[in-house]
Amino acid sequence: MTNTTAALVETLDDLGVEYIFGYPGGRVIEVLDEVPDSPITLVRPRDEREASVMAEVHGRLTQTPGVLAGQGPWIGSLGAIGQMEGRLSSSPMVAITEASERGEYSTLAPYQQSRGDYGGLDLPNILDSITKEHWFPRTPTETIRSLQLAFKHAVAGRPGPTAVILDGDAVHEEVPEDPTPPVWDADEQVQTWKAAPAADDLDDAADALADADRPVIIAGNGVHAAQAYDELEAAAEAYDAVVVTSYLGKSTIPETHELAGGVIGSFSHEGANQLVSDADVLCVVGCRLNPMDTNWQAPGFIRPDEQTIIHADIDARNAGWVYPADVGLIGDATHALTGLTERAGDDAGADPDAARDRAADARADFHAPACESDASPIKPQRAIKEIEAVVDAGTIVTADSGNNRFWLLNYLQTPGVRTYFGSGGVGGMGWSVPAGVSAALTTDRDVISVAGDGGFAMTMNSVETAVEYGVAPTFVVLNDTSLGMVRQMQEADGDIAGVEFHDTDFVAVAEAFGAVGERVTAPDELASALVAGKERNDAPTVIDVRIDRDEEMEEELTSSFYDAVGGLHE
Ligand SMILES: Cc1ncc(C[n+]2csc(CCOP(=O)(O)OP(=O)(O)O)c2C)c(N)n1
Ligand SMILES: [Mg+2]
Repeated sequence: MTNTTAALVETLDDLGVEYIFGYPGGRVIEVLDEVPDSPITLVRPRDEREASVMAEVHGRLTQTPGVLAGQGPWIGSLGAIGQMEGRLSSSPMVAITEASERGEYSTLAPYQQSRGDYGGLDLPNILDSITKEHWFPRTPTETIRSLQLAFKHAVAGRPGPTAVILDGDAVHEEVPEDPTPPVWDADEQVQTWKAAPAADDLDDAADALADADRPVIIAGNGVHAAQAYDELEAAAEAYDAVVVTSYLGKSTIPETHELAGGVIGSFSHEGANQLVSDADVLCVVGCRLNPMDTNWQAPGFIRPDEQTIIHADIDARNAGWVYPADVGLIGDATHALTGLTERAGDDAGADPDAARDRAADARADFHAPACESDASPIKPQRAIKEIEAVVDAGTIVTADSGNNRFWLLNYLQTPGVRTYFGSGGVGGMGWSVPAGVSAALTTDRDVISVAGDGGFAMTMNSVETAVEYGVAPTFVVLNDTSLGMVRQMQEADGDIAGVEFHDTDFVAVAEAFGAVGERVTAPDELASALVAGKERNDAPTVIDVRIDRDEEMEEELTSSFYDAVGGLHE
């Protein structure tokens, strides 16, 4: 006989879990009690929000569920942020949490109790509103089975977060040997199979692409989720289609590729947006086409009455959601793209030279005069070019929310796939720092985590977590001593309350956490700080970059299509 918490940790081990991102509390203490006897490493940041983002990013990068563990009230609040991002960014993760029940005391003016009974909090309802699925098992057998099912559901179909809420006796009782109904072996119970689009839909889509003069593929996060990078490139080449990406799809194709056309959306590349508008056939792959992607459906942008739209999505509900599609390809992006490539004849698609010329013209938008500016304080565009100089195909850049994200989307021309990831699902500030730590733990890549001073300050505790767990990302703070994106919405200074910060000494913060800190005010100082950060493997580096706060993001980057619908919806 094995106790339930030992069986839980054994199950995690059987499923190949390497890391738990968590924080002790409630019944989860009993789970963590078993971890030192297992090969699993607990990564314990300084709060549950950071743990939840780390688990989300682990899931996003590995396509296996990132495991978050912690006490119910905190996983339902602080830890909700990473789960929300996972839900909207389709990252597989499993939260192991608990209801802080106290046996017979649970119904008597309870403390922390989160079962949903009178006097307590309703954690099942909180998690129901965020996760794909959740389980609240009442027995040891159900607990183990629920954990297995949570792993299965996290990756089945469109990936996302799931949760198991541990309860009372189900935690400390023994698991029976041969229960009926049985508990299957974990690796068998969690199996899933990938759906492929129907052959006749692929035939129709391939015909449309073969007849197209100006085909454009819009690649979204689904290409990252399926890791269908080679398949995307092959399909683009088979049809001589230009590839543009959504915000979340950035780096699904190297942005230096001869068919890459940049990033679409309201604050992205004008050239990429024009390519979409000029296309006769649009093939949307793994992109739900949210308002930022579609320039808030500006009438001149995507025009279903004039353009042929092929929409490939893993979820039947999402193809043709925002614009009526001519053909839906329901299934994994790998299968959709491979099916299209297999059907391309030798003379399929557009004029190869014209496609490459159009893409090359659009890629000019990765540059702007300010990218060359030697001014101090540093122009944000120039700061991004200095970051670009140290990003190679083996680097991962994580982006935060705010102006910093849009400067990166526009001026960081990624040289390889999987080199850029952002919090574009729900878009929370404070994502990039824990995301960078998780990326460094999860991969053997160099990591550069970029954030504004607002987002950095929210989760800068994670710098200490990097120190503690022996990874050495470079954290770049694009510092304008304000909530830049909101400050710049003001008609006049002082219009909007709460947008200014006092000047925080991030160098001292970094040093207090055991990292190396440097403040830079000129481009050449930034360049050498970035090189030093990349080469430093024994400690993380925090670079406090003093940027020109008067460089107006909206003025510089708003697309003409977004302008046409009035702007300012963010
Ligand atoms: C957790 C969270 N709170 C609030 C917001 C709304 N918001 C989006 S961008 C932004 C300003 C970001 O400021 P900063 O991090 O300094 O970046 P900057 O715009 O200055 O580059 C705010 C408040 C958000 N996205 N996430
Ligand atoms: Mg700022």
